[in-house]
Amino acid sequence: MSLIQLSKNQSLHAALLLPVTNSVGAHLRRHFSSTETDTRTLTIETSVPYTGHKLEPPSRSVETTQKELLTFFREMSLMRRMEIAADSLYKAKLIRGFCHLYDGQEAVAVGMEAAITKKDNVITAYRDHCIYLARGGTLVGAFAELMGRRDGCSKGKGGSMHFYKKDSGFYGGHGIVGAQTPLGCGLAFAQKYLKEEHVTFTLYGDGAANQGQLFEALNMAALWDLPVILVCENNHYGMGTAEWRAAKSPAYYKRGDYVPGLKVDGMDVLAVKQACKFAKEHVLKNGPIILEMDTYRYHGHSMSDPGSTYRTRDEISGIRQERDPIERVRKLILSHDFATEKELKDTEKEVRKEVDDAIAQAKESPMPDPSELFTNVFVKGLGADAFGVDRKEIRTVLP
Ligand SMILES: Cc1ncc(C[n+]2csc(CCOP(=O)(O)OP(=O)(O)O)c2C)c(N)n1
Ligand SMILES: [Mg+2]
Repeated sequence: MSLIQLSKNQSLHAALLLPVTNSVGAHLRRHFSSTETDTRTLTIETSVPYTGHKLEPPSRSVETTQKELLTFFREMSLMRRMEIAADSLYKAKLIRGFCHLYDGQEAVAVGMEAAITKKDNVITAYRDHCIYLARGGTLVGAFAELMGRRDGCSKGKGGSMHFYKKDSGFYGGHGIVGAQTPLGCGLAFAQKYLKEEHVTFTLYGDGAANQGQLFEALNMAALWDLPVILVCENNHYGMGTAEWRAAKSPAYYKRGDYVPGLKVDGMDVLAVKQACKFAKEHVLKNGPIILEMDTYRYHGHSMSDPGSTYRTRDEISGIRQERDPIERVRKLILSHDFATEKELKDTEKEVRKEVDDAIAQAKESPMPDPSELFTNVFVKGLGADAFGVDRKEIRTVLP
């Protein structure tokens, strides 16, 4: 991101006795209270332009405020900390089974959420912890779920890959690569059928972009002008396979052929926000769109992958240095004197404490009762019997 112009009214700045300039690199001094600054609008130019397919891309100038930037910093830091803590809990064997971490990709979750409401739907694959948090999920709900406890967002029965929060439009959390894309189109079909003016964001990876069911879903979505935004989170790897080994064309925003697309810098939270806002308006008028978010995962594919055998450490550290989404916002905040380095460090400390407290609380939560094993699995009232794997120990009549 580069600077920066002030929009709205110059008189506000005069009133606040601020040095005002529109030139690149100039910055405002912080001689004002935070309440005065909260509402003031800045215009930031994204460093990478959008690239469109069958559409005119939105402007690179994105409006934001001091308050929004500080919120973005906090939210992304919280997500980062949550994922790092999940890594430790996994290594301590408090989290078992699959676990896919999202650190590096936080700007997609946070930027998207800033552009939509809880009446819009989101559905994603198994890398879902931070999407759940962005949708209003709690840290305790996340950690308890990860550790298989009763207070987890899926009652401790879903685990890392199956987070849900239906009351704020989050439909999971899916383990079969690409399978959520037709489901997302189905959610959008329901929105259109019910004449709601809301949309569905359906997230999938670059690996999933080669899955056949995506193209079947796109065909129907385009035929019926469904309000669905297909968000390809291109982190450039599907497990240990680099995209160039798996995809004949890695231009995922063009892969919908007749479906318009937009390539977005997915490490820039403001660029993501603007793109999602644009996409939402687009799909309500014109039907589906693909947003390719150019992003990166810092961790290996899952906890069983150290993530360093199929890519160089230099590649990872280079992205951390040049494109890290949190560092970008930190620089922006500092260059505007919107907070001091110490204030941002304090925010990080607070976030760390919030995460630690949530883990402590989640650990107190009991494991689900064995009688819960078959609830929320089958439709009620079928009257069938269910068995454990050995067909002896657990036997229950389904509710
Ligand atoms: C249908 C299906 N095939 C294979 C797998 C095994 N698998 C799990 S994740 C994954 C890679 C997907 O990569 P991508 O879509 O880029 O998502 P990312 O993990 O990078 O977020 C594969 C092949 C699966 N879960 N489902
Ligand atoms: Mg990928």
